[in-house]
Amino acid sequence: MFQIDPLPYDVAALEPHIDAQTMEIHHDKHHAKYAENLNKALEAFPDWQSQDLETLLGSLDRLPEEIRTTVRNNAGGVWNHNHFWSVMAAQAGGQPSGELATAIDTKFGSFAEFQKQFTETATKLFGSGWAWLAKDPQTGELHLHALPNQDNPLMYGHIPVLGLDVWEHAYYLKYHNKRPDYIAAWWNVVNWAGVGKIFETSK
Ligand code: MN3
Repeated sequence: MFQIDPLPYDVAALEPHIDAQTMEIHHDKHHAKYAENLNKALEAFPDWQSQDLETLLGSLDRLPEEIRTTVRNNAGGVWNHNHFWSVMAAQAGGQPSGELATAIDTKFGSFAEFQKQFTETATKLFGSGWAWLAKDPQTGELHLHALPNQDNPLMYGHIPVLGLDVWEHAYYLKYHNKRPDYIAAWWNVVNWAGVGKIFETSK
């Protein structure tokens, strides 16, 4: 059975950038629902039920066809939100340091240029989905992805480093249709220490 962990901080911890009500609904309703749907889909497939999320997401083409899309969406939904909570924190923002800072400079030229391109990727993504900074495990090179629904870079052979949820449920209560305002505010809660650790330990 897949279960979601409690948020690693209070629902109001990311105020004023992300409001408590959004965090509560996002975690307790949306995130929980992905786990519930995933468990339901895997009920009749005990061999798959015992796998971890990364294995499921990396094995979509081997899953029984009748549950493939459901697992893609809901295992993705569980994994992505676990990741999302972990890359945010109170009193965060600023810039990365260490190996991640070096990799960002190598790929994008500067942190400011990376931030601009990531923001554009997230802003222009049509409909529901996620913007991702991901690492190619072969070369170590960073890449930006705009992926629909609950897809994530693991499905494309890349390792997720930093994901931003741009589904309307992530921002609509506070920001309404103004996704760019949500993205601008979100940079203030990015937990670069945690993101740097993800980058350094990813293989
Ligand atoms: Mn979401």
